[in-house]
Amino acid sequence: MDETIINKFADADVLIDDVAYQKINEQQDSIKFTESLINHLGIHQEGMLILTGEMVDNYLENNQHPLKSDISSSQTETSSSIIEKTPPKVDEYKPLAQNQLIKDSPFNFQVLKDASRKSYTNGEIKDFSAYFSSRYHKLKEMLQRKKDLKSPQPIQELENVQDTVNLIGMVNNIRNTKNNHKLIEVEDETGTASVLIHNENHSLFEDAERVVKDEVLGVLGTRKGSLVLASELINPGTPRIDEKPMDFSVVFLSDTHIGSSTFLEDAFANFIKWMNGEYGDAEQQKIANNVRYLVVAGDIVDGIGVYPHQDKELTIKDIYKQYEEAARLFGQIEDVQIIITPGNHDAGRLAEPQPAINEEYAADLYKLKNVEFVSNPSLVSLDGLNVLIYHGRSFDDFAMTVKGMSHQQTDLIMKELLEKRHLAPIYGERTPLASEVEDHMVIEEVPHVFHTGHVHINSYKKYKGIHLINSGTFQSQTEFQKIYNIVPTCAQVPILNQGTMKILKFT
Ligand code: D5M
Ligand code: FE
Ligand code: ZN
Repeated sequence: MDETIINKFADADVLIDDVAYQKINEQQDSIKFTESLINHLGIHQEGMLILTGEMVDNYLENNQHPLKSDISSSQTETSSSIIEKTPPKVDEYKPLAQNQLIKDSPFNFQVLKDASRKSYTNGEIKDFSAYFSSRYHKLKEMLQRKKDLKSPQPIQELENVQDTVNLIGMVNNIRNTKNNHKLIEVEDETGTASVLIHNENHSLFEDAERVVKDEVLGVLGTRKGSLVLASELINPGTPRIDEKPMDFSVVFLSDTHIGSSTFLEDAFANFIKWMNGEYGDAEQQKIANNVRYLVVAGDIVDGIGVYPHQDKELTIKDIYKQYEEAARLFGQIEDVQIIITPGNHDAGRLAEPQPAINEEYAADLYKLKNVEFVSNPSLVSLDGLNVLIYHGRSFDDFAMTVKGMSHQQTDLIMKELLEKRHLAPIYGERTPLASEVEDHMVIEEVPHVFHTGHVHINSYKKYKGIHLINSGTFQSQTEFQKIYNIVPTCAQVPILNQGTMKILKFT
């Protein structure tokens, strides 16, 4: 992209899409052409214009008022960001030119949420209550948007409630009664209440079986003495969203475990070749040409001392050298913006939110111009496609405690996390959570894509318009996984190819 052309249009408050850019760039003296076009546009319209390829054609054909009918205006965005945001229209390209353009147009990559710079806990006990208070209030606010929960009753005042109960509480404890009903203890800032879910109310009982400790939910019901008899349990919930149209592709990776003796080096080498358009059949190469972003959701290296006797399963026994090798491999990928979050095998703080991998450990990776490091979890925007990235440690807790959930079907857990609007609600089990003054694990914005890893098993589902992706692994079965009977799906790479999921297998 010629920055001079882009800047000239930006200065004139004109935004150009990629087709228009291509047509302008084809002119013999593109700068002069730009100037005369801007001059012409200036006469016709005020405010921010979006210049399309068709408008350039009109201008070329006829210099008499060619642009009037096609001009759309936007007053809201700043010029430089919107130029990058305006998506190229796919059907206006011939295949080859399209590939060229998709690679060449500037990346509009934005970090919408990154906990790295916000985590400032000092581990004092008061942070612990601040953390839960933050969680409660963020989720309570979402629940209060529901018509039945607009003004929940403080638990302390329940004894005065004669008719229906509606409360918002955090789950303290869940147990089955002798007669196999469910008893959930919930707490708000004023007190605790015991909520009974009768096992003859089958659908409600099923809902209750998915309730986990420390989540925040709404309860509707009636008061029966000291108990609340529930008629409905309400999650903060996720609305159905409009799918984001996209004319480019995003590749999702996780759990490469570089440095492990079970890292699938050859398959990964083929993956890199494919990324660079040098591997696979014509169709696969075409997909590669469309790739603008590569997201890596943690466990990029195998780490050191993650589990007892791990050194026996390492080919690179030094964490710095593991990241050097990662830099050597990822450094071969061209023309693609790479985004990396940490996982539980990476160097740095283990407690979530995990800050971005530190430069101290990954100096060579930091030298790569096309790599960006963000926290686990984080929310990024890739040309307007919002991707929530989370390594997935809390899957272990869900697989252990919730009936019907397992490492094999993380899409079911991801759905549940979206409905609970929290990435790791269960506190104090396998997922270490930092007692921050703010709970960064709350899903405050509904993403277009929810990308996870950790379980080493691919899964994909579309849920309420959201792509739920687990990106598997490049590590073959480890000794640990043999014991737990975890069978990984290796070297199967999910690609959101212009909005459609494709999985490419590498050997
Ligand atoms: O996780 C690799 C696999 O091992 C993944 O399927 C999750 C599983 N795993 C890891 N830790 C645990 C615990 N503590 N309990 C149950 N299952 C677990 P990785 O993070 O790559 O080691
Ligand atoms: Fe892993
Ligand atoms: Zn992991």
